[in-house]
Amino acid sequence: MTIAEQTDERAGRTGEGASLAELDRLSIEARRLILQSIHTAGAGHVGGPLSCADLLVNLYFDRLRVDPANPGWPERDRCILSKGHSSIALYAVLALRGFLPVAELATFDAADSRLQGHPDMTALPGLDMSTGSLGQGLSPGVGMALGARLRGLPFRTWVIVGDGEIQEGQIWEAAFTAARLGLDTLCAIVDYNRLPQFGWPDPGGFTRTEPVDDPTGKFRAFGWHAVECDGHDHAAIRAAFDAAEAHPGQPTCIVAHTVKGKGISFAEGDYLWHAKVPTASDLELAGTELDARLAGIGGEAGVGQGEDA
Ligand SMILES: Cc1ncc(C[n+]2csc(CCOP(=O)(O)OP(=O)(O)O)c2C)c(N)n1
Ligand SMILES: [Mg+2]
Repeated sequence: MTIAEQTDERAGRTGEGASLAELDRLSIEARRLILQSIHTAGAGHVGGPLSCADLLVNLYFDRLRVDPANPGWPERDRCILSKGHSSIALYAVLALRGFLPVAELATFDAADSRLQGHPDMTALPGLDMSTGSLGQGLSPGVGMALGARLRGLPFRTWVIVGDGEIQEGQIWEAAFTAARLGLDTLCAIVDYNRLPQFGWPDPGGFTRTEPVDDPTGKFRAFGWHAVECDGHDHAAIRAAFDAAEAHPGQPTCIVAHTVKGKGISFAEGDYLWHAKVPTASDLELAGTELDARLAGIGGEAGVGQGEDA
């Protein structure tokens, strides 16, 4: 059975409240699909998608009230991937969740595909915002959270932003407004991998500029409730999401400590893998590493439901 067949079989089966073991397995499957899709397309970003893959898996399989059969449901929770260059991670997770066929990932970045290099909400049902020009995703999130309040709708709004991205001034205009309006159904998740697009070696890793320092303190200074978590640990992510939902009166920022390229040894922490296409031998090595991780959590690709940890 191919990966695509295995994952299509699973698609849509797991929804809110997945077990931690299941989330771990889905993260591994998502990483496999991300790499395979970029290889097939001959283009795309690797580091950013692998960095936010666990956050997206946790959102779509454990948190968001969404319905793949009714992607336009007015009461659905909203999710905006503001760092739109990581689109393939979102597409892989949406496919695993049943919003599109897993096989369609093979069309990633093709001219007539619904899966553009950057998310196009007019092309693919299930996308809540078109993104790609960095800095612009938190503002519509503020509008959605305000819209929910004004219309009396119960949904929550989640926005994933990159740590390099939050250097954009528009993020802080949105942050200022969200706090002023007390939008407590809004959560911004900072993918804090401490790397933007380029980098030069330095003792702390590859970075061209100083990583954005203390995003937690910055969001607090703007009037937000802010917490931190390990952005690759599903229990920690779940706890941070719980904290965001439980906090009244302020929007929450979750600073998720992540690793760019997470899960693939040769890509981790290396800015060169921001946007580099894996070769066939890269794919093979990555597959071996992912298989080993799957075996380590007692799984077999695409098979079975796990126990909660
Ligand atoms: C306004 C704008 N400027 C530049 C870019 C090109 N660009 C794409 S990704 C990226 C780096 C983003 O870094 P970060 O937000 O840290 O994302 P991640 O590390 O998760 O890839 C840049 C500069 C862009 N998409 N939009
Ligand atoms: Mg980054």
